[in-house]
Amino acid sequence: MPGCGENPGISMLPDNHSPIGTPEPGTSSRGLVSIILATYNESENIGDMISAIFTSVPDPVEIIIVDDNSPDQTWKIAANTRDPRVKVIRRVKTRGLASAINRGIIESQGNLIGWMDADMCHPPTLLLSMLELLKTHDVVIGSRYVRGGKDDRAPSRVLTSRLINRMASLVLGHGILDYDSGFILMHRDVLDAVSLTPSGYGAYFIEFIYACCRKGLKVIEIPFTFTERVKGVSKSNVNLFQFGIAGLGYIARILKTRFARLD
Ligand SMILES: Nc1nc2c(ncn2[C@@H]2O[C@H](COP(=O)(O)OP(=O)(O)O)[C@@H](O)[C@H]2O)c(=O)[nH]1
Ligand SMILES: [Mg+2]
Repeated sequence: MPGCGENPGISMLPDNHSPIGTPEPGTSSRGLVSIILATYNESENIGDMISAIFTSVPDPVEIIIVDDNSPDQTWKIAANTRDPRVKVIRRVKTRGLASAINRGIIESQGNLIGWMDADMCHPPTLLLSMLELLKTHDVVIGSRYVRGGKDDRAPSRVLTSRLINRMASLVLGHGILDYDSGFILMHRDVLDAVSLTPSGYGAYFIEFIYACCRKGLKVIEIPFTFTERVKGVSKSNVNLFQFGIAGLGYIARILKTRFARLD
């Protein structure tokens, strides 16, 4: 499982580098895990997502749902679970994936924190293995392109995603294969070192992972199979023109990321 933790440039880290935020051996248990779900019109998936996360991750765990006032009332279905471990935020005057995740981070309390899509395409069953890897790493990415991973969607979507990732890997380096995954778990302290740019759709993830690598954090990719959604509608599967515009936006943001100053 390659990742920037294994990148030769970063093996300069001292041998005793342990993940930031790792408790001293024997001092405390894992602590609260916060899983953030950004949602827009996921009424058919949200119930299954909540149950699957609670089944996959042993307590203590909280789920933060940031919904942008979905017309299908995803926010209401989530709130109706009446589980104290589920926190629902309904944003009325704003929309956007990256800013929703950022809002979730602000609202979360876990010392381990992550986010994933809410359409069952990022398998909640992977979370337990990701948690295990946080014992030795700062950041774990669910990856389609690392050995053992797979993108099982329509060929046109696989192709565009592969092109974006190939470009990101070439321009940004650090051995990351799925720069655009959107499925991640980390120690909370990572967010003290790296902040998320709360704008746009998926490109925020590329910037975030690149900044983690530049800061010398231990990042690892773990394989999963990305499937086509079974229920609901994709918000990014748009017409060819919009697709082209989005692709150009990605390219511009990858280049900007490469040459931007790192705070
Ligand atoms: N809060 C919020 N969530 C969004 C927005 N757009 C997409 N999402 C969520 O982001 C995740 C990925 O979106 P999805 O439609 O599956 O796009 P795809 O995976 O690229 O086809 C899903 O959980 C969506 O519900 C948005 O504008 N606001
Ligand atoms: Mg999706």
